[in-house]
Amino acid sequence: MTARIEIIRGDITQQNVDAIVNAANTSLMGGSGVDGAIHRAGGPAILEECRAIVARQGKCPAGEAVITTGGLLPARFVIHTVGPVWNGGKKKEAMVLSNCYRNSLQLAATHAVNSIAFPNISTGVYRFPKPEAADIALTTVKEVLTQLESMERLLFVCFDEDNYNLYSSRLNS
Ligand code: AR6
Repeated sequence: MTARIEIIRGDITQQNVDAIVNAANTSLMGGSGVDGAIHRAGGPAILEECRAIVARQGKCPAGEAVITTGGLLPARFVIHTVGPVWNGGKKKEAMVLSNCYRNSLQLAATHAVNSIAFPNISTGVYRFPKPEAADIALTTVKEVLTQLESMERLLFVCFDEDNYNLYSSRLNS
């Protein structure tokens, strides 16, 4: 099962997968980090779709996920999820981060997505400690993948070396 999980170092906007996941904020109106990179590379269609989603259902709460097309990206879809802001660890940050991975995968499955790439959600601007975030990400996706036979490939796209090393050392342990 873990054979379906790959750890790579790079830019998520360049990945040839059915869906990439965005580490967004509750407004879904873009931002810095991976969110900025996805909207820049994907073009204005993604933001337009985000606007329509917010008009329909309001802001996206932390831990939940919504889906848009991929605009100009190689990926067909962008799944926008909102990670927790790290606040010392007593505000259910771990559970919310786990929900991001679980809800993104479940939303992907309802759109016939067979390959998906995740960034290291919450480990940038939102300051979630990287080692704990890597444990939560890997544990959650391994668990969800046991129930999602349709998902053929799951990539963790690590932008920084710390995350790449953390994920690589944990994947097979
Ligand atoms: N490809 C893959 N990963 C990337 C890329 C990229 N092009 N660029 C950055 N990362 P962050 P957060 C990594 O800050 O902590 C935004 O303003 C980065 O090294 O993007 O969830 C949103 O709008 C880090 O490991 O997201 C929110 O307001 C990881 O992506 C807020 O930041 C996540 O860092 C969300 O904060």
